[in-house]
Amino acid sequence: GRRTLMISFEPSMLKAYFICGTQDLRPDQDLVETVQTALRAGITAYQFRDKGAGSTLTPETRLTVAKRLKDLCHLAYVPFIVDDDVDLAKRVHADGIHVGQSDEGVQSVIAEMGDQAFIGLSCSNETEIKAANAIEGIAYYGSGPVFPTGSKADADPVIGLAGLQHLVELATRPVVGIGGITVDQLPAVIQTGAAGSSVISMIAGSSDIGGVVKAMKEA
Ligand code: TZP
Ligand code: MG
Repeated sequence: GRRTLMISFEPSMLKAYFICGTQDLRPDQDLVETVQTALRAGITAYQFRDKGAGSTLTPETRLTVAKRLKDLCHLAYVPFIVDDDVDLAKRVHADGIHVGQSDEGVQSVIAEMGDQAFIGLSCSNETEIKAANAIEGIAYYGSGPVFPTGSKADADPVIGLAGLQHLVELATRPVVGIGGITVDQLPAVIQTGAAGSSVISMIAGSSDIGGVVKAMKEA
């Protein structure tokens, strides 16, 4: 279908950034309901990251669910960001696409999508930040894991708050912290100069999504 609304990147979107796919939920949880609850609680961005052995979606249902989630995000004027899948991002007219260092090269994603969506890049060390700084067309960096995470099996080594601060200082773009962030650590993440926190389990695993999102926005 035709794109009806495009939400452009603003650094403030990184403040309370929720990432979630079906692999991140318990069997009794529903992805659409969880995202709806997070949107009502005031998340500032949502990333659809549905992958791996734990995903319960098929290629067909993934597209349908992604479209539904994008519509819900847009009703709340929250950007809908797709992890790692240019084809899906184009089909659903995602506002943004997030790629890792090992995904399809960021240069080719910029060439394919740069006029249609903003681009986020995972950068977990000094070399990656410096290389990314030299590339035009990236909106923000995601850096971590700041703390140990149970949500990503092949996560890079933990960088800690000091590591995050170092990357923020080198970065020429806004940085969102990721990995193992809990409510207690939200102020410390912001004190590094990061624009916000991106989290899976802090929201997906919470019985008080309203409370944790409020804490993210107040940090
Ligand atoms: N990339 C680096 S750590 C991570 C991703 C996708 C997982 C973050 O999940 P959680 O549950 O907030 O630690
Ligand atoms: Mg990836």
